[in-house]
Amino acid sequence: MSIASGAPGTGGAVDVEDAPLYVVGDVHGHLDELEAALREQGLIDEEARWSGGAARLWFLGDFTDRGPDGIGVVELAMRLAEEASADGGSSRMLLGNHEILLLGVYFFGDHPVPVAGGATTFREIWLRNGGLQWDLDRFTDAQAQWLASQPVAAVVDGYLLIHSDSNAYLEYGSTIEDIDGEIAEMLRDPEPLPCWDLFRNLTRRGAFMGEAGANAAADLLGELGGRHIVHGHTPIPYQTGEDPSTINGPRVYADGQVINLDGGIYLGGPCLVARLPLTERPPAPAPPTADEETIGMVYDIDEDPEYD
Ligand SMILES: [Mn+2]
Repeated sequence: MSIASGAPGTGGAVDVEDAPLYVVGDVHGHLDELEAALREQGLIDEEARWSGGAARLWFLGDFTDRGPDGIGVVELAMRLAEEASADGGSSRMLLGNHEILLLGVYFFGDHPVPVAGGATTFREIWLRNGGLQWDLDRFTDAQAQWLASQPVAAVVDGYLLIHSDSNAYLEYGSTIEDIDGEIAEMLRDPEPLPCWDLFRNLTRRGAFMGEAGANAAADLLGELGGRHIVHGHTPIPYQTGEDPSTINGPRVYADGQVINLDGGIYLGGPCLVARLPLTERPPAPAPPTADEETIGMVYDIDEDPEYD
């Protein structure tokens, strides 16, 4: 199923599934790097206007925090959605945990929320995870409303697109439609605790790593559809122990079922934009410097206050 099949301007003449499909990993406020990467793929022009024609572009979420211009990224995504649609293409996004955190701090900044051993606030967690006051100062009702109406998962051309390398999505339903519907309903009139729970759920990671990873990936694909999972959220260097500056493409793992597109931009890695299917298999990564399970555990949310 193609979510984009209803895009205007494509009726009849072009089989939309033949239009090129691109996916963008976590941006975290790195607007200049994002624009450069989209331009390199021919998706935007020198003025950052859509130039991708009928192409289909999906952002995997985490537009804000940790980088200089998160709201600039939101603005670009909102504008590209309109421009691409008008041009017979599409530019869509998925919500990541940082979009939920931004909505949380915007609506409920100082509201107490529970953590192990006590209470904290959205603002505290947001600040601890790279929240930047100048982003919040520029964030508007219209942007909040737009973000709140975006999906968390989609299946496009056999790719299950999700932000987090997690099966927590199943907490909200057993089909894409149910999951997106349930979360959209919740975000239409958000309450602090469901919003906090959603943030926490979308911070989970590592489900497809290690010995049980391939089975977990197959299970999620079996539930939600698609032949491959495409995710962001967990920087490739966290998974492999590689130097972020040496990352030069997506990471394929879990017996070839899973593609990680988070280059770790705020660690000094690249903003990854990949055309699917991956035509060029990325060069073999350096062997992990430590056991995968060990690396994954370091970033377990219960042990680490950071929520990538
Ligand atoms: Mn994330």
